[in-house]
Amino acid sequence: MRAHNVKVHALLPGCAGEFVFHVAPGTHPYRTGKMSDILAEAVKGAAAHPRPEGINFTYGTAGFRDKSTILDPVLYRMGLLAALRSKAKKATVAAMITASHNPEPDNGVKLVDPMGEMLEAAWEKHSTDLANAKDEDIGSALQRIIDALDIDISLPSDVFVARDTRPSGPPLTQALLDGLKVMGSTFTDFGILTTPQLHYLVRCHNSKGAYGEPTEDGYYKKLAQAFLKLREDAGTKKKYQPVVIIDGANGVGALKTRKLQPHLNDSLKITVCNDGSSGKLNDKCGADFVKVQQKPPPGMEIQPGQRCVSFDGDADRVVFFYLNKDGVFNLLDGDKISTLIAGYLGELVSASGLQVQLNIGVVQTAYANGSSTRYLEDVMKVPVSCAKTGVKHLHHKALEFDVGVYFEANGHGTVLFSDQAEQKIKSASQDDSLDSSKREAATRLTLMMDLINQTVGDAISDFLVVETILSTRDWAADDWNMQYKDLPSRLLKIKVKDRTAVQTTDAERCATAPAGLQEAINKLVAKYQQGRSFVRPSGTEDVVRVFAEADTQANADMLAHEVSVQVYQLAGGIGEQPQPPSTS
Ligand code: 16G
Ligand code: MG
Repeated sequence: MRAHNVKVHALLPGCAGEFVFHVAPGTHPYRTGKMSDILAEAVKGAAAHPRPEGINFTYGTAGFRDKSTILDPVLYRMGLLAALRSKAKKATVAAMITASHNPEPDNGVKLVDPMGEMLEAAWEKHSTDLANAKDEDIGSALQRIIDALDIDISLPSDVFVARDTRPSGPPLTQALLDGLKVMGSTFTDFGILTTPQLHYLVRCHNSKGAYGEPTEDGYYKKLAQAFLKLREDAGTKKKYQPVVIIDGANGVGALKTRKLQPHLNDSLKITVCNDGSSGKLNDKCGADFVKVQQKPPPGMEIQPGQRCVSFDGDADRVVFFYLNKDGVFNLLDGDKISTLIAGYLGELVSASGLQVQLNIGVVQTAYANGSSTRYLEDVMKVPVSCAKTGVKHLHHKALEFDVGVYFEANGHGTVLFSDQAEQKIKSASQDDSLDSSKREAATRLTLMMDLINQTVGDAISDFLVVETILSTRDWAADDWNMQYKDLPSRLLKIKVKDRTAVQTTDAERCATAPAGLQEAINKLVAKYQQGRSFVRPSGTEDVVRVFAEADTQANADMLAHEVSVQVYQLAGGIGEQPQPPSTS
C-alpha cells in the first residue's frame, strides 16, 4: 500500500499552520474508531510483524537498540506507542530510527517528546512492556497503558518520523508507520535526518514556530544566520584559521553538513571526509572511534595544528582533535567543549551585567576528566554538578541552572537557558538605558541561544558554537587545549554473569553492591597520586565498565586493571580473568 499526501489545517489542539501528512489510503486523519476496533486491528497488524520467541527487548538509555534483523516487531509496536504518547500529550511527538555510533548492522528507535525532550522516563517501562508483549497480547498491553494513564483514545495523534542512513532504516520505518496507521495516526516521514534535527523540528512545530521554522531548511537558516552574525566583527585573526576537516562517520552528519555549507557563505572552509561515499557507517571513523582509540580515523590527511571534528552516526555527538607540531594526537572532548562554552557564556553574562541575576553551571558525569572539574571549580569558579551517565540525566540536572551547560566526556551535550534567562537576556539586548557594551554582550548571548540547539546535544550546532568561540578568542586548537591538561585515564569493560549485581549511588561514583567492592576500590585508589576510579553497569552492553585516572598513564592503566580484578572476583566475572597491562 502506498501512502498519499493530504493537507491538514490545525490538526491538533494548539497547532496552527499547514502541514503535509502522509496518510494511508482508507484512513482519515481524524479517524478515531471504537477503542475495541483499534485494539483488535493492532493485534491483527502484528501478524505482519511477528515477535520472535525468547528475546527480551529493553527501552534503555537511548531507546531500543539491537541487531536490525530482529527489530521489525519492536518498530511496529513503537508506532502504536508513539500514537498513544501523542494522544496523552495532546501534541505531536517524534520517533527517530537510529543506532547512533553502533555498527551499521545494528539499528534502534527512540521516541521524542513534544518540546524535543527525550521520552519521559515513566514511558520507558510502557515501551518495554509493549515491545515484549506476545503478538496476541498487544491489545491488552495497549489497554493497560491506556487505563493506567487514562488516555483519551478518541483524541487525534500525530508523529514525526526520521531515520539515519542505515540500509535497514526504510523497512524499519515501514514497520513503525504500520503501527501508526493502525492507530489512525497522522504522521510526517522526514526521511533521513540527524537525531537533533528531528528534536528541533518537533519543538518548532509544537511551539508554533516560536523555536524556529519547522523545516530542515529552517534549521540550517536558523543556525547559519546566528553563526554569520556572530562572525560579523571577526576582524583579522592571527591564530584562528577558518578551516576545518569534518569526519562524518560515513553517516547522516556528513550529508547534512554538506546541506548546511551553502548557508555559511564561505565564512568557514569545511572539508567533509568519511562522507559515506566509500566507507561503512562508524567503521574506523566517527566520534566514538576517535575518543576510544585516541587517534584520527585512518586515511585522514591532517597537517599539524589543523582542527578536525568527528561526529557520530546520528550526529548528536561531537569531539575535536588535532596533531600538534610534533605530530602527537590531541583530543578535545566533551569536557574541553563544556569548559570552552561555559567560560565564554560566563563572560558574556558578566559583560551584559546579568551575573547577579543569572546563575551559570556545568553538568558532567563521573567520566569527566578530574582536571576539567578542578579547572571549572577552582579556576573558573563555576559550580559543577555530576549526573548519571545518559543524556536525559544531564539534561534534567542542567535545568537547575539559568544557563546550564552539560556535556558527557564522549561529546554529547548542549546548553539550556531557563525562561527567565531568555527573557532577561532579550530585554537587556533591547534596553537603551544600558551602555552599549552591555547591550552588545546581551545581543551576542541572544545569538548564541539561536546557535545552540537546546533540545538535545547536536554535533552540527555544537561544532558551530565552538568555531564561534575560537574565532572570537582568536585561538588555535593548541590554545584551547592548554586551558587545562587532562589527567591520563583508562576505561575497561568486564564481562559478568549479571551486570545488575553492580549497583551504584552518588551519580555512579560509589558502588553499593556487591558487598565489599567500594571498600576495595577505595583502598586501590589511595595507592595512586591523583587516583580516582568508579565502576558502573553499562546501559547499552552486557558488561560492567571500569574507569580510572591517575597522575601517569601507567598508573591509570594499573589502577583500572586492579579495580577490574575486584569486579571480576566480587561481581561474578565470566570468561578470561582481566590481564595486567603490558608494560612495553
Ligand atoms: C547512550 C547514551 C549516552 C551514554 C552511553 C553510555 C543517550 C542519547 N546516549 O549511548 O549518553 O554515554 O549510552 O553507554 O543518552 P553505556 O551505558 O554502555 O556506558
Ligand atoms: Mg548518537
